[in-house]
Amino acid sequence: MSSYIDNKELLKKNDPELYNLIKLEEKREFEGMELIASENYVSPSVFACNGSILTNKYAEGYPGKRYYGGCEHVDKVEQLAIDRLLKLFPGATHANVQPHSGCPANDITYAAILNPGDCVLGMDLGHGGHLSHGHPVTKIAQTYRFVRYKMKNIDTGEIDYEALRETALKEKPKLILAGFSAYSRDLDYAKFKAIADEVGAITMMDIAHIAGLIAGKELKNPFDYGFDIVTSTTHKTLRGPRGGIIMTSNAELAKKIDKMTFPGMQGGPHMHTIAAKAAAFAEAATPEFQEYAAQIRKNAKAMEVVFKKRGVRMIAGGTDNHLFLIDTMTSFDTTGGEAESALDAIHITLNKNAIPYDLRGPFDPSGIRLGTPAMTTRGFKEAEFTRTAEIICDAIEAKNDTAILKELAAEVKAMCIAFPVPGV
Ligand code: DSN
Repeated sequence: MSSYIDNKELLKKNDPELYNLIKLEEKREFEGMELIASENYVSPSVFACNGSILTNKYAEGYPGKRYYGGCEHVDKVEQLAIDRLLKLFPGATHANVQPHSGCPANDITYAAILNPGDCVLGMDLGHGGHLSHGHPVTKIAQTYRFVRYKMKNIDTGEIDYEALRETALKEKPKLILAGFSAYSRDLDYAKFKAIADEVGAITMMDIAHIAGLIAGKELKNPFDYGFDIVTSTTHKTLRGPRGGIIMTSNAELAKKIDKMTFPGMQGGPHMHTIAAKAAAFAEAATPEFQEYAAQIRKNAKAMEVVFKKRGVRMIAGGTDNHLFLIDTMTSFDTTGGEAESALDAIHITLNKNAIPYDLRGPFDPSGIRLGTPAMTTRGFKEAEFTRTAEIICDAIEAKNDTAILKELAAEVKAMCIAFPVPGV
């Protein structure tokens, strides 16, 4: 590959300190089991684009309308990314591939379509929503008036659509936002859309976690239900580079979104990342990707069987997508932080996570979140995930028993080494 970052020998010679840190991370990723629900492993093509010479190029503007010379090749790269993305999500008629990541994609969208003080309905963080959906600690919460909705039943995951409708009728939101980062069921987009239509609100779905499952035809596409705007990251289940995207089915909104992306809130697009997005979008259109998307869910179901058998309390009662939110306090009398540490000790990486109505603080909440995408990419199937779920339960139960943890750590390492990281 002709790229700078892949020219490891040069890096080793010129900057051994940095080289060694990257090598350590390479080893950690290779020997460890990655269960963070939002992480994945990119393909060699995505790597090659991301570490390519395109990182040198400034290209403020859009294909064919730039503020810099020399854009004839990157114009084609960006157009390729746009065209490939639109094919992946039927119903979208316009795509902006320049947002640097998911939060910028959401912030740009709010700024494009809202005025300060406008009301937005978004899912509560504690019920699976995301910080960028208007959590009080964010800057956007100072600009717009976010009102949160929740699950009606945390043991089934059903959203409280009646309460959502009542809130919408009362608050008259300009935007109804669906989407999540710690919710394990699919959404009823038709209900969201009907409520939005009743109050004249724009509909937006943040598909960051499930973009790959929608592209892989495993979950519903919000555009099929008339949604106006869909935002996403590109690096979770979609398996592309770190990045963001905004798609819409509305030509007027499209103009506003483009103008707010550049020059409104961003400068030069990261052309190397946009090339890597284009590579990932092409991969996501293949039958192999559909198989991977299906396997992500089969693998999650295999874990669900074990968790049920072991009496583990899963928020929403289980999963329909790639992730689990587990109440470790009820299941194991163990905080999320303690569970995360016990699993870290055996090379399983996941994250502590608040659960609905959590009384504990965010640094040591009552649960953990985990997901199947990354290890599915490495080739784990139901058998490996069944064993992984058993290991997770065993390790948390034995969190103070170093001998058991040592045995489990050796098993995890052996399992991981048998399924190499792509490109390593
Ligand atoms: N940080 C991401 C996640 O882990 O879900 C969301 O932005």
